[in-house]
Amino acid sequence: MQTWASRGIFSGTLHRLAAIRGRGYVVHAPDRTIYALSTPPGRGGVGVVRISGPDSLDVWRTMVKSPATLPDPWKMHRCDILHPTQRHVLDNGLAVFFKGPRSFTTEDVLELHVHSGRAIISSVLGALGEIKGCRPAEPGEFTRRAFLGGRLDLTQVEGLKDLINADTESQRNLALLSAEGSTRARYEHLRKEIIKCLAYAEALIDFGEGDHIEDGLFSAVRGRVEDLCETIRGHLADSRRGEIVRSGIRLTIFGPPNAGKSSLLNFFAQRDAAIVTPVPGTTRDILELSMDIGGLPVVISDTAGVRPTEDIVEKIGIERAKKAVQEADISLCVLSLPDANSIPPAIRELVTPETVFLYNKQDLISSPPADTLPGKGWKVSLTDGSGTSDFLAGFASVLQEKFDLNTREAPLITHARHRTHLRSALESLEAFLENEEEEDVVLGAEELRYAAKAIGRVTGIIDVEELLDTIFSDFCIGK
Ligand SMILES: Nc1nc2c(ncn2[C@@H]2O[C@H](COP(=O)(O)OP(=O)(O)OP(=O)(O)O)[C@@H](O)[C@H]2O)c(=O)[nH]1
Ligand SMILES: [Mg+2]
Repeated sequence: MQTWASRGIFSGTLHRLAAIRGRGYVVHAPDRTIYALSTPPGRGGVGVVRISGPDSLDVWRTMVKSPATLPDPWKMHRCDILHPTQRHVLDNGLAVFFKGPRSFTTEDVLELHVHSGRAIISSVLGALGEIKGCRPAEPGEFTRRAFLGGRLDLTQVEGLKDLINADTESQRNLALLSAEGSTRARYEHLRKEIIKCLAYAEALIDFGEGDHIEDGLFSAVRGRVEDLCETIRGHLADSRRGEIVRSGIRLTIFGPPNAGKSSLLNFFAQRDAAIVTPVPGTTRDILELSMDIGGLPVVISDTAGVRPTEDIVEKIGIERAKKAVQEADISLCVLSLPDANSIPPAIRELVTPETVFLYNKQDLISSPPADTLPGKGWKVSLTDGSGTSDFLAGFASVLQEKFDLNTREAPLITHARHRTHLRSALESLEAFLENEEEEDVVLGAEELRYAAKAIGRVTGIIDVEELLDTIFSDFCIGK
């Protein structure tokens, strides 16, 4: 198989590419060695002080007293931690040295595992401050160095942060996908596909179909770009699953006054979070609670009962309720079962085909109601608890079906900024397709370059030329 490079037809392009070649990341050389407590402050079994930078080994020499004069990298050493100048023992513990680039930051890293107590930690941090070349780390600076060193891309940095903040299983699963690099791989795959198209387009610019290049290449590129547009449109039409799971599913409870909405909020919370009285119009403002339902994070809003009113305070509450229903990821309409056959018009306006119903107060009816209820839902009594376990299990599966990551392919978009960059990549690809004539391929190639850069902004890997170079060297023309 002959490659473009081996045929020698792209030597000019390769030359140009070699001149612009970079590492693919925006690199700032980190100056000094940084240190910080990496575990939560306060009393505890172990506190880990992390040191990263060119002087990490010097810190070992100055502060670690162990049988090994120099550390055996990646191995724990039992040691005393000494003050660098006064030489007294600050604590005894463990030290481990990670030789760069095989470390979290890609620099030399030293970790001191000491007992976690305020005095110990502050004496160790104070001692580090006395070593020349060392300074306290800024918030997030270890991770920043890992990014600058090419160890993590931006999606992994986001994943790591989300993983630490995860409260539910689904958030943990989603964050882990990013942290371990699969989100990065998926974006990189997309970017590479675009750059392959760009490579073909550049080939057409330099040579045109004919002597060196097979006929039909231009339409083959268009076909590939069309497929890419389709794929990106698919990701954009993901109902914001990734973002929703990350930030919590917004569930709005709404319905007429006195139906039992606040009682439902209290049932979810298992405490008297909201005021419940027999007076219709008790709830005026929105009350929010965060909960875990079926492993998913849910932010539940209890709202004012919706009805026509002249009361100025209640009116404002009702407006807020309506807005919360419109902005919700899922809405749950609570109706009192004895009145459920006639939904008031003000409520009907808020109901959509996606609305889920809870028919409450079934203890107040002696015989089952005629089957003319307005929509799919559960019959319960929040007073005597009947039907509530079925409701909880059923509602959890509705949420899982709609938002769970295990049921479908994990969403690619987990942060709003991903969506912005994917949208702009799609716009550029669509602009490429507007150039229907082969002569316009110069303009088209520029659009492909924009598209690749837009995807690159998601991961922080923005260098198009370097990848082009690789692709030129192992692609066969027309393939
Ligand atoms: N019999 C019966 N009463 C219930 C049930 N659930 C709630 N209630 C009562 O119904 C009344 C209204 O309950 P809330 O939870 O305050 O109703 P709400 O929908 O929040 O009412 P507003 O805030 O006024 O819109 C209270 O007296 C509750 O004790 C039920 O299942 N059966
Ligand atoms: Mg209420």
